[in-house]
Amino acid sequence: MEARVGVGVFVLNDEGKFIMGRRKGSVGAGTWALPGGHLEFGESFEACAARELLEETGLAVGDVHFLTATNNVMEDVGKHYVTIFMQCRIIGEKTQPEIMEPDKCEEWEWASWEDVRSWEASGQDDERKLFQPIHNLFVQRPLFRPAHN
Ligand code: 8DG
Ligand code: MG
Ligand code: MG
Repeated sequence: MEARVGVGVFVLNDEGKFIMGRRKGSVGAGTWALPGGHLEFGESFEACAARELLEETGLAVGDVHFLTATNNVMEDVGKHYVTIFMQCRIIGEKTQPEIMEPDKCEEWEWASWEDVRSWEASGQDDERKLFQPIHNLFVQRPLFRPAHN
C-alpha cells in the first residue's frame, strides 16, 4: 500500500485564531483536526485547500499558501499520510464556519496556536486529543507556528 496526501488548512482570522473541528465517523474520530481532506489527482495544494474549506465549512478562502508538512504513519489504523499544511484567510461575506458535513464533523471552534499547544501539552486527554497529523507538527516541526499578519 502507498502513502496518501492529506491537506490540513489553517484559516486565520484577524485575531490570529484558526478553525479546528472535532472529527466524526472516520480515522481519528473524536480528535481535533484542521479542516481538510485528500489531495485529488492533478489538484494543486491551493485548490485542494480552498475546495475542502468550501465543502466542509461553506467558507470562501483566499491568499492560500504552503506552510509545512508532516509524515504521519498511523500504525494503529494501518494508514500513512503525508500532510501538507496550508494557510489562508476568509474572503467574502460569510465569516463563520458551518457544519456542512454533519456525518464527518461534530463542531467547529476558533482556537489560537497557544490553545492548541496547551491541548498538546495536556497529554492528549480525551476531550482535547489532537488528530495525529497536527500532534506531529509539535513532534516533527517544533519551531512551527502559523503566521499571523
Ligand atoms: P475527502 O475524501 O473528502 O477528500 O476527505 P474528507 O472526507 O474531508 O476526509 P478527511 O478525513 O477530513 O481527510 C482525508 C484524510 O486526510 C484524513 O483521513 C487524513 C488526512 N489528513 C491529514 N492531515 C489532515 C488534517 O490536518 N485535517 C484533515 N481533515 N485531514 C487530514 O493527513
Ligand atoms: Mg475533511
Ligand atoms: Mg472533505
